[in-house]
Amino acid sequence: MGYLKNGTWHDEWAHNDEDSGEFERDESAFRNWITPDGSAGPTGEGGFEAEPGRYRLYISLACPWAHRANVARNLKGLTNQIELVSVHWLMKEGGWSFREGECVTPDPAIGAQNLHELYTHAKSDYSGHVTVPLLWDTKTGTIVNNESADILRMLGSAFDRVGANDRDLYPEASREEIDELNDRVYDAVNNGVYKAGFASSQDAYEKAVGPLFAMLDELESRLDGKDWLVGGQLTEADVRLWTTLVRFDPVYHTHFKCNVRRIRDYPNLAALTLRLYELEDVAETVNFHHIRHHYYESHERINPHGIVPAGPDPLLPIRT
Ligand SMILES: N[C@@H](CCC(=O)N[C@@H](CS)C(=O)NCC(=O)O)C(=O)O
Repeated sequence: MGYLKNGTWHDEWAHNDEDSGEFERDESAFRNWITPDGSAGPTGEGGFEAEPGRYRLYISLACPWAHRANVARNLKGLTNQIELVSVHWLMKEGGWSFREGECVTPDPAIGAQNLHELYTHAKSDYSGHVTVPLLWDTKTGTIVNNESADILRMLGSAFDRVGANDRDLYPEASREEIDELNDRVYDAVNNGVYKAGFASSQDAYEKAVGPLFAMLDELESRLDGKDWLVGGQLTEADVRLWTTLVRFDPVYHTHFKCNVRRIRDYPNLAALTLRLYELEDVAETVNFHHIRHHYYESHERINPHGIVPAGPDPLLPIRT
């Protein structure tokens, strides 16, 4: 785990505020959008027109943020249009790498050994964390975007005129409600588990774990008698919550000390976990080997010996 400073890689942890012990997440740096006609999107610059075969999505199968983009690619029927490359589950010296391993793809762009080489290829003096997901343009050899919320949203509509299916993950009538819920779920749940897990003070941990379970309780009630979070249909709000739910019992409950309750203790959240998992092509985006081995073996600060616990059966909430 490390970061780039002016294009040079440094192998050290640089994520916590030294005084408060709170985990801090960087803003993503590449914010361009693929659009149907190549015009600029909500942020960044234009020039990235939706064209089959032009773009590549770099993910880690372990990462919940990258998982959003991977699920969108499958739900929208884009697997033939956007190539998928997955990095090795271990994130240690050198950060994310393309070393050999099950379901790891060698880098087709520049034969990179580590993902940070793609960041410096796109911007030679890049400073910041080197994260997945990463959307790459093979035509110009650069990064389009490295923010999962943007990638999930753009894959939801950019390719609709060039072969994506018409599934609408961000329906016009529900946008306000989706945005509002996304913000709260991001803070308390998606990022909340990281804030709890990476806290380096008791205060910082408690500040995260309380709101996390209050929000899960609220979401459980919200789902009473409902299949989906917003507007009676599957939306990006469900996808964004779901990638955290899938990892919760096998990893966050133990590794990140989010152990007040498990997802399998929440009937509605467990049912939502299963419902999305059972949708066409979604199950193939879930790789529990990468998920379990990534967290327990990569984070030496919180699990110094890298022991991967035997349980629980990660498929349990999905089977219930
Ligand atoms: N805001 C980013 C966050 C992505 C992110 O933090 N990904 C993690 C993997 S779960 C990562 O690559 N971390 C590497 C690091 O922080 O050094 C997004 O949502 O795309």
